[in-house]
Amino acid sequence: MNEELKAAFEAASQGHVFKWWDELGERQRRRMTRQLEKIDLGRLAEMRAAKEALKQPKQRNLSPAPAFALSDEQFPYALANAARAMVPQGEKELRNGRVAVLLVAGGQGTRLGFDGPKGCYEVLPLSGMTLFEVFARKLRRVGVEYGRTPPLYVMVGNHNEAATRDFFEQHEFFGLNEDDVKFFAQGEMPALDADGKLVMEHKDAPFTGPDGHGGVVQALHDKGMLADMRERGIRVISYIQVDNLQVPVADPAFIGLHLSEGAEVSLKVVRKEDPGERVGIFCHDDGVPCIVEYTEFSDEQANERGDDGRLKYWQGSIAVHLLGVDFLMRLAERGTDLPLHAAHKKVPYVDDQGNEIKPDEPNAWKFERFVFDVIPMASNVVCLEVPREEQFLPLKNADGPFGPEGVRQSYQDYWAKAVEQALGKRPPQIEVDPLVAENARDLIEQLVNSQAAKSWDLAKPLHITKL
Ligand code: UD2
Repeated sequence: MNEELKAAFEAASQGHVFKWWDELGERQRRRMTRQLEKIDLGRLAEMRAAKEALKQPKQRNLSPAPAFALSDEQFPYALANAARAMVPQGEKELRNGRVAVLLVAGGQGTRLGFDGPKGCYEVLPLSGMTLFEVFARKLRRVGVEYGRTPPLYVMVGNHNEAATRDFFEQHEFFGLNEDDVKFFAQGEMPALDADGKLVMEHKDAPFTGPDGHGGVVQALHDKGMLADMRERGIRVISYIQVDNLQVPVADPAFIGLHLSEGAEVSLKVVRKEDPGERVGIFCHDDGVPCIVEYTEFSDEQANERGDDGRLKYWQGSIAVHLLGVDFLMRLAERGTDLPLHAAHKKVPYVDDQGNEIKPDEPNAWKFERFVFDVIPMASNVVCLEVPREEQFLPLKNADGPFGPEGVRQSYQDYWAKAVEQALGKRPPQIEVDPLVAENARDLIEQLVNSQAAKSWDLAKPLHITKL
């Protein structure tokens, strides 16, 4: 027994973790010691405070925040003037190889109920292409257009790191250069029970889970990814989440706006029409820009409307950000902690008799950091409104509009409208290879100029792989 470790846990009122120690074999003891050494007991007070904060929501002084709004709300959505003017600057940044794409894929995907990394989910309706391949092909399209393919950094969790790496390897990195795809694992956090005790998942192991997408700031730094980016001359990180099928991986207008405004962080929002929609809201708190998660918004605030009858707090964050490399480096080097958020969840545990229990009801608190909490720390923040159906289609659940069927339906509705606008008829089913077109505007332009497209049989499912 490592007496020092034992004393530290006992001093922190966590001596119960050694309850089964005498029964454990040598290997189990060594493994458990390694795990316990990784738990930062200095964080217990912060964890308890986050748990208590759930009872008493933070007092805020909210007001709507400014955004570059869409000028054209009609399909296929022209860019607003302000954004259009910035395209050349963003394109230059891409041509100069100063942009990296950061894909966060360390979540557990519990709601989807898929056994494996969410990125391995076969989502496209005709080919069954997976989310990971969709993003890789989007990147390759950017590479073809600008002569440089942004490197891809993939944040994984301990639970899905091996499966994610293997998947990319088995598929030869989907045509990306292997040296330009980097995987790195995020940190882990333990869970607390109702008495503020660390939850033991097994007799020889405390429960730990991913520390939230906000863990990305520390992980990028600790795993040498920020240094790698600097070496490559990267200035801007395009942050995307693994569930958003329609997200542009590196959007020149957005990048141009971010640079021209001298922003350290930028974000994309869509207009929220349903007050109950589960997205964070971009707003000001005491004049400071931030995203307030939907769970922290009161019903009254969520339902407030302006003179035009539309929601006052309409800026729904779609979790698409640009992050300055220097900015993140500064935060990480200063050891800046993003706040912890607690959530009451079902956490597997060993009971007093040593039985392993998988609870049916929430029994403990898990802790996560959120990446958007960097926003109030940035010296300049730019918000860009984008068309929902063009850029936001997250695969979240096992069913409903954000389940596989709902997502495939919305995906096909969007692209079929483009074909109808260009060729006069909607195919019954459709898929567009991400290598071919970025969005409906792009596809329509290519279709009206294509001789081949004129001979397509639009009564049959249409799989556009080349134009
Ligand atoms: C997130 C936002 C919500 C809205 C929505 C848009 C939060 C708290 N809420 O909701 O405001 O913008 O997205 O789709 O972010 N992930 C990790 N590591 C973790 C946890 C999550 O990499 O420890 C990744 C996960 O793989 C996924 C993304 O983060 O790519 C989003 O995670 P989520 O599904 O927990 O976020 P959600 O739907 O609650």
